[in-house]
Amino acid sequence: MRSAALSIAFLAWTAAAPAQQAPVRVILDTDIGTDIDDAWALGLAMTSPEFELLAVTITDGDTAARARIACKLLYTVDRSSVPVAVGRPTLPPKGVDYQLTWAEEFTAKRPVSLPAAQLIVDTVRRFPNQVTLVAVGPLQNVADALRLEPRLPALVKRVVLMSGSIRGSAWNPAPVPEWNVVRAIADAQLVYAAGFPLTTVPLDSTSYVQLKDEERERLRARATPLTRSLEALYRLWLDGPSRRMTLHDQLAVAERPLRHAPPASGRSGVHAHRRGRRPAHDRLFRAEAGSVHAVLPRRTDQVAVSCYRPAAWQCTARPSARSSWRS
Ligand SMILES: [Ca+2]
Repeated sequence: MRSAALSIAFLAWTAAAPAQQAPVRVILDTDIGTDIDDAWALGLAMTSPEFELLAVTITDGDTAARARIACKLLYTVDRSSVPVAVGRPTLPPKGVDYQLTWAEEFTAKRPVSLPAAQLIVDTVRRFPNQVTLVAVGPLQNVADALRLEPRLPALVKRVVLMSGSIRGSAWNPAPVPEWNVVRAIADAQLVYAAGFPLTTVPLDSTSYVQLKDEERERLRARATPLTRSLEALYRLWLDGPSRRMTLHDQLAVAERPLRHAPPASGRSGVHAHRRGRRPAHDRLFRAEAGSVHAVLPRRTDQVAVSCYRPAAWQCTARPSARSSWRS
């Protein structure tokens, strides 16, 4: 799966041919600056002809410092017109985010004065039922946008999250507390319960997608301003020679709307089917449960997928303040 999924991300990124369909209008909500995949996900969102990137909103931790990375990346690819908005700051995660140093003195493009949640609401109101909100960090901004505009679920086209751990992953046969949920449990609960047309791309899928050395080298060898920037950020993120990027957030960005209706089969109102003809889609199932969808690996069989029912989707906080998804 890893190579195929990488193919979709990078082929979309580097595609010479124009997109055959109208670009998808996207807001990217990101905690860029901690893990490395956010920067690469932004690279995909801002350069692929399949997307019209309307705004970038910054969530979690030192949001102002994170925003400078997004501003600098957009500036690097001559996309300074895309607004970047800062979300409310929260206690930064433990550890040093060395990527922040890459942009700490950058001032050529600055965030807008609007808070992130307000920019999300304003943008969705400007393009009702046209905006796909892709959130690849903890969900403070999406939750705050909901608090500002409770009708948001009816105004967005869809919401795509990198979020959760449902049945297990490449690293663990059981669900584990997932970072984007753990960091903002109450906000995640609010978002999942809001009734968004929502797709989540959980650890179940993303953990299988890791960057191979030859793939990193292929991108680095392009030596464009963007690939040079991503390589610089990658080196700041690396803490050992054996570390490899897992493409969690890129997979959420590369997730796309269904281009045909799901089949009327399935059990207990839940449908699972393979998507499209693209290599990555051939390896993914989509499960549907009420308004919540999950992109799961192919190895998850239909019986397993059909276990999910709307009432079974819940975000639970454990006494240890850790959380997990349970079915
Ligand atoms: Ca992220």
